[in-house]
Amino acid sequence: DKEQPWWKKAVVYQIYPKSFKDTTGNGTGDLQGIIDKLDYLKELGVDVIWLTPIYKSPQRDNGYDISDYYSINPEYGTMETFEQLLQKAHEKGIKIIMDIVVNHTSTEHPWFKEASSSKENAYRDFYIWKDPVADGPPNNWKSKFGGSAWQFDEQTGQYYLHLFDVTQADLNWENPELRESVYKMMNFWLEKGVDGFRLDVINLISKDQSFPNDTFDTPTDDGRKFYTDGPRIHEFLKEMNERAFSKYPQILTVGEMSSTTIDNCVKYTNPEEKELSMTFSFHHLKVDYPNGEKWVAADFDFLRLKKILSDWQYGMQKGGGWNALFWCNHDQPRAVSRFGNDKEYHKESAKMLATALHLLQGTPYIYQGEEIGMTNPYFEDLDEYRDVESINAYHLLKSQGKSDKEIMAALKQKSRDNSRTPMQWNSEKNAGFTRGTPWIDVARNYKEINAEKVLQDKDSVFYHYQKLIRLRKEYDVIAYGEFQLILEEDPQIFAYIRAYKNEALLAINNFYGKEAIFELPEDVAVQGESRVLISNYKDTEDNFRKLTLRPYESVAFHVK
Ligand code: TEU
Repeated sequence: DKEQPWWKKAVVYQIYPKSFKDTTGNGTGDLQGIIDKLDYLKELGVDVIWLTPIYKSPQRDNGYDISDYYSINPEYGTMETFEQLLQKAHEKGIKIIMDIVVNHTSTEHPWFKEASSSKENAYRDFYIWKDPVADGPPNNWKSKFGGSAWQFDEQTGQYYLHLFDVTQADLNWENPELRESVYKMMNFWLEKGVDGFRLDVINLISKDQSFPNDTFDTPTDDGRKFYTDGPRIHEFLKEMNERAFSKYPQILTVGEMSSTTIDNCVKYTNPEEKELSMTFSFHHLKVDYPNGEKWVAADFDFLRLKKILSDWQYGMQKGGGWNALFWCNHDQPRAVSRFGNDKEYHKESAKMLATALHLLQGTPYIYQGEEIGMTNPYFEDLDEYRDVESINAYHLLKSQGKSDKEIMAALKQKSRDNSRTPMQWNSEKNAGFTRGTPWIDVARNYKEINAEKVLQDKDSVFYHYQKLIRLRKEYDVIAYGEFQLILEEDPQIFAYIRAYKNEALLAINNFYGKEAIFELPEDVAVQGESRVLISNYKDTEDNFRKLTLRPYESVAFHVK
């Protein structure tokens, strides 16, 4: 399997620097804190660190609003600290990929300050400006953070487009000069030795240039069909690959694809297309959005979850594409609180979710704290929230007449702040994250759930992840095996087979806190000697044909 790229056997660890480790006492995490924790990550066994944006930014969207692509946000440290981090990580055999946000910049970026100063300015067409229509916005597109996607600029009498916050102005990718500026910046970081990029909402950069109104029949008829996987997206990605990535064949590039399709992700990631290494898609993380509506507290739909996960496994496998596998990131609630049981079966369900994900076909991503079973913080008051999307949502829902009780229940379950509370290192003040006042409250369970505690418990979630990472290195069937879902209709078991050459892996996951009977269907041909590769119970019976599964019991058999 020499021709297989290295990142099929790799596991990526996502760090949200703001909440990882503060060494200055200013209450915000920093790069020195990451340097100090490299040995912890080495112990876990991860191969790559994905750093969310660390560039200069007014921090309105915690760094996804960039005001200078070439300098480090002073709160996080200096360019020298970054270069030290990169060097020390490389010395320990850990790669670093940077988060690149090129769908938009902060309105504090000098490009935008120039562009908004006059219609004739050389940077005007770096952004998307339109005249008013009937004294209002050019069309009815909605921002993903609420309200209109257009902001009127008094000075030049035109609107500018912002798919996200009003301080995040969309870049005009139709402009070749803008594209050149982006490729130049990417080469700057590649020449520094970074090992690749995570590309923020990269499938939104090509807009339908007629900017038509949408129909608003459903919550997703908000204009997104006119800029998602847009008309020139593959052309732009091929040009980006040619002008930047292709000169560094060993890098990892992963695209965040908002509201995308399997066909597009096959095209984005099939190596013959020369676009990206892999993609994040989010459909499996919307199975608790009733009718596509995020801001409603709701249980997740397990059968839909299984169907989406397997559709994407089959689709990417058939098309020669490659998935990034993840339950959580800095925009999602904590997996064990959302899909597991963070009370009675905390450890069992956290391990079950880890096994269920890591043995799929694709490259697994661990979000900081997931490896120690961190949970949602269950914030009750609006003043504990920091996320611009959540706070905008509160005011929007309030204006729609929703009760505080309803709104706070939705925020508690769905807010992006759920995964942004400080990393819980130990049971000292502020969980050892900072000696100052943390920028966001620490979850109240840090004395029970913290890294120091799990490192001392050989049966902890941490060592379960460590073992999964090792298994991926050891067994080709995990990285390269063909996927096949079984027991498709079972209402609580997620079971699948991975087959490769003369070996098979059988993963069986009970997604609920009640007993379930697993029986291998007759028509499933799995022959040979079996043994338990990994389980979240100490005494799982080695019988892959029939098994009584205890609450959240999850086991993987290797059959050869
Ligand atoms: O996320 C884009 C994105 O799809 C999510 O923010 C989603 O739209 C939102 O949670 C509503 O469901 C990327 C970054 O990951 C996110 O942190 C940024 O806020 C956003 O882009 C804008 O840069």
